[in-house]
Order: sequence, then structure tokens, then C-alpha cells
Amino acid sequence: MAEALFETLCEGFAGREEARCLETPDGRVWRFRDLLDRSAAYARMLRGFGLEPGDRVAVQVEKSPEVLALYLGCIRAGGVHLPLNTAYTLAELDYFLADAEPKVVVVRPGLVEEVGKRAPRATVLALDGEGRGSAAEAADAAAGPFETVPRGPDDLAAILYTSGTTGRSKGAMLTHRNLASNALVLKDYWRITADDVLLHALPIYHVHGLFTACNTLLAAGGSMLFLPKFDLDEVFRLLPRATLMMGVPTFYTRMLADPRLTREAVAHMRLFVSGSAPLLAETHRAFRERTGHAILERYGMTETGMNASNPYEGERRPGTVGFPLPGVEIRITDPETGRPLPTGEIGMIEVRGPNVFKGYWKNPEKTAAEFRPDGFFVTGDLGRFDERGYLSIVGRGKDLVISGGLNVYPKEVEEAIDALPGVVESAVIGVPHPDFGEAVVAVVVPEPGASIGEAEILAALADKLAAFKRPKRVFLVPELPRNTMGKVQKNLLRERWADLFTKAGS
Ligand code: MLC
Ligand code: AMP
Repeated sequence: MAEALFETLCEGFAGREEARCLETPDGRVWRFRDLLDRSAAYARMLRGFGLEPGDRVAVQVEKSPEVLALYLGCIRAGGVHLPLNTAYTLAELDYFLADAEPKVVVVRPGLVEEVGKRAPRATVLALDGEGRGSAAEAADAAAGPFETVPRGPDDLAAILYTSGTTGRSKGAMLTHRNLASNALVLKDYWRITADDVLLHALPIYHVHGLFTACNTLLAAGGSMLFLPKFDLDEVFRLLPRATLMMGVPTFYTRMLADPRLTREAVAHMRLFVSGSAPLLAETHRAFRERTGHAILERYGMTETGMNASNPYEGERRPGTVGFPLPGVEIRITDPETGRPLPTGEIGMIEVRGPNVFKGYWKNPEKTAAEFRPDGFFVTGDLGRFDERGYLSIVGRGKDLVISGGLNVYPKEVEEAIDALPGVVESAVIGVPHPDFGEAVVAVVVPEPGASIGEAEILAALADKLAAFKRPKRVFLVPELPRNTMGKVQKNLLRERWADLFTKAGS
């Protein structure tokens, strides 16, 4: 098995360099040859700015094929790709820049000056949603052949930040082997070939859109219809040209709510894949009834890439995430003792395999705390295997809200709210939401006499937290319910606001 990422991906389209690789909604086509040439230009450009193997390249830009070329150029130059959600505020960005110490930072054009001040040691360049800006110009100037820097399987290819229950983000270090092995396994497991066309509507700053989608399609030599974002009109317009789609559950609930989703509209589709958040069994059934397609649900994480998947052939069981992928071991353990539990019992999901990350960047204590001595990674998700070997995720051992496929750690939001004047304390919870699956809600205890309300709190959070992390509603209460140990009983709060977004008319 090839273990250097770029070489592994190239094997997928070797001999077919002139074939179509990417197409944007306005009809611009990239061949594999274009991606090779453009990634070489970015690699040369990055080396020109002094990038040495192992140096980080932070990228916070709108999605475009150019970003994919930049990512591959970084890998080819021996660098470490560090993608960042465009929703992050400058305050959030500060933390990533200080922690990761990138050599090069690529941002949206309006932010170059501000980011330059915040990362004085980095070269800061611009790229817009059309793939234009100083980064692209520097790549134009650097165009030419590039010999990919050799990298070993344990060398870093990417760092992706994931928030934690302590409120601070941790950088998950992903190696060439992690990413290459996952791409090859998924290509085979989902039968992806050069004939496939993926309707790509996910962002490319997360595992799902970048690695599960792009790496796998490249490794198979397939092509992608590259949408800047999920847009229902564009999805229905382009669906007839696709064979494959990957999405978060919100994609599928939005499609189901649209009369354009018919058997005819998806007749030529081969596969719909869902992940990043639980797909309700009722969504699975409704989609199947309407279209004849059984959505294939799989389970993954930033730290591990994909772990488990429903089968391509055989029954795709609603409400389950299927079987461990080839080469991946999954066990269910007692969360307290780590002792493996018998089939059927609910416990902690632990994972071991070539997909499991190397550890948290500059954080050996956290890394040690989340691995067992025998190498299994403790996911923080609770699950059980049924008698036929299908894994179900039945809850989370970690305090986490997943909204539209994006993780929000309540602790981080609570810390931001608690720091506001007039606030005694807060509790942040997730409640069912028809569009996002779960929505973030804050329950806040104001200081007596403080003139603070929902609007003030939301306004004060605007420059501190990315919009998707901000509460959709804020409720003021005189006190939070606590158990005898003094711990806030979030289950009571969740019950109280359970119908907030789901009752008729809300
Ligand atoms: C946008 N908004 C959200 C949100 N996305 N709020 C909560 N949760 C979300 N996920 C807010 C915006 O800030 C804005 O608020 C308003 O909703 C409308 O914004 P929008 O940009 O028009 O939203 P939309 O384009 O409709 O985005 C929704 C979405 C998107 C579901 C299409 O969030 C999305 O693409 N999600 C996928 C995320 C993903 O790739 N996850 C994979 C992680 S990897 P306001 O206040 O400005 O109006 C992973 C591992 C694995 O988990 O297993 O895959
Ligand atoms: P992230 O840290 O953003 O990579 O999110 C990973 C988390 O998303 C996992 O730990 C799970 O809690 C959740 N997740 C991913 N896929 C699924 C799924 N199919 N069903 C339920 N939860 C999922």
C-alpha cells in the first residue's frame, strides 16, 4: 500500500491525466493535468517563501478548485495543510495562528492586513472565491515543474483543529498514512471508480469534504462537480450529471423537503452517503420511499477519518453506522475501566487502525489521556454492536452539540457568555432542530438587577464566536438546576426546551 499521500492520490488517475477532474457550476473544467500543474506551482511558491518540510500552511478561504491545488501543493512541498472554517472570527483565528505557528497563511483578500498584524512572522497571502488574489499570482509567477518532496508514512500531512470539552481547540495531527489509507479503503468499500461523478457541496475545511470526498475521488480517478456551498437549486440542477453524493444529514432533510426530489431526479445516482451527525432513521426511510435509494450512513471523526460504514452491498440499516472499515478495529468498553464489553452492551467506542491520528499538536498530555496503552483511541462516543455486527451510536460521553454537521462544544460557548458583564453563569445545550438536527441554546443566569437580555448577549458574542456556535436562542433564568454534587443538570434543561424548534408552528 502506498503511504505517501500525494503519490497515492496520483495512482488513482495515472495514465488519465487529460481526463476531467473538477467542474465548477459555471462550467469551468479542470483536468487532472491542470491539478498537477497548479499544485506544482503552489509547491514552488511555498518553497519560495521558505517553507520547509513540516511547516504549516494555514488556509481560511472560500471554496474553489484553486484551494484544492493549494492543499496538494502544500503536501507536495512537504508542508502541513491547516484548513480553517471561514466562519471563525479573528478572535478565534488568533488562537490557531499562535498555536500552529504557520509559515504561510492564506486568507480572504479583505483580511490580509489584519491577519498580517496578528501573524507577523508568517507570509500572509490572499485568495478569493474565484481563486484570485496574491496567493494565485505568486503561484502564477512560480509555475514550472516540481519534484514532490519525499515524505514518510508517519510524517504530518495536515492539522485539523477540533474543539474540546475543556473549551480549548486541539490540533489533530494527521499523517500521510492516515489520509492515504482512508482514501484507499473508502474507494474500495464504496466501489468508487473513474466513472463516478461526485456532487461536491460540502465545505473543504473539514475531514468530510476534503479527505472523505476529495481524497477518495482523486484516489479513484473520479471527477467532482465542485459547488462553492450547499445550494438546493444548484444541487437539483446538477444532480442529473452526478453518480454520487456525500453530505451531512441536513443536506438530505432539505432535499426531502423539496418537491424536486423524485425517483426520476436521482435515477442515474449510484450512491448517497451521509455522515458527521446522526441521520434519523425516519429520514433514511423517507428518502428510500421517495427515491428508492437507501442512504449509506458512515461514522467518522476529525481524529480518525472514517471508522465504520454501512455496506455497499447488503443491508444498510437505518439508525446504524454499519461495520468497522477494513483494517480498522472498533471495540466497546466500559467508559470507567476501559474493560471490553460483550456484544449488545452500550459503552465507549474505541478505535485503532492506520486511520487513527498521531496525537494532538503540542499537547502530549491530552494525547496520552485519550489513548489506551494498547493504542486504541477513546472517541468519546457511546455505542453498541448488534448481533449482526452493525454499530449504532447511542449517545455521547462528551458534552458536544452537532449542528448541521458542525461540532459546538458547550464549554467554549459558556466561557464566552460567562465572561460578559452582568452574567453570573450559563449552561449551553443542544435541542432538536428540524434543519440542523440539533441547535445551540443558552440558559443564562443574570446578575440581580443587570439589564442584560437575549439581544445584548447575542450581540456581544458576535465578534467572539463563529456564527454557527452562537446560540439560536438565549433564555434567562434565576438559577440553574443542580444535583446534590453541585453539577448542572443539563438533562433537565434539554427536557424543558426539547420542543422549542420542533413543535408545530415554531
Ligand atoms: C450555517 N449556520 C449554521 C450552520 N451553518 N448554524 C448552525 N449550524 C450550522 N451548521 C448559520 C449561519 O451562521 C447563518 O447565521 C445562517 O445559519 C445561514 O447561513 P448559511 O451559510 O446560509 O447556511 P447554509 O449555507 O444553509 O449552511 C448550512 C449547512 C452548512 C448545513 C449547509 O452548515 C454545512 O455545509 N454544513 C456541513 C458541515 C461539515 O462539513 N461538517 C463535517 C465536519 S467533519 P446568521 O446568524 O448569519 O443568519 C466531521 C467528521 C465526519 O464531522 O464524520 O465527517
Ligand atoms: P468532528 O470532531 O467534527 O470530526 O466530529 C466527529 C463526531 O461527529 C463524532 O465523534 C460523532 O460524535 C459525530 N458523528 C460523525 N458521524 C456520525 C454519524 N454517522 N452518526 C452520529 N454521529 C456521528
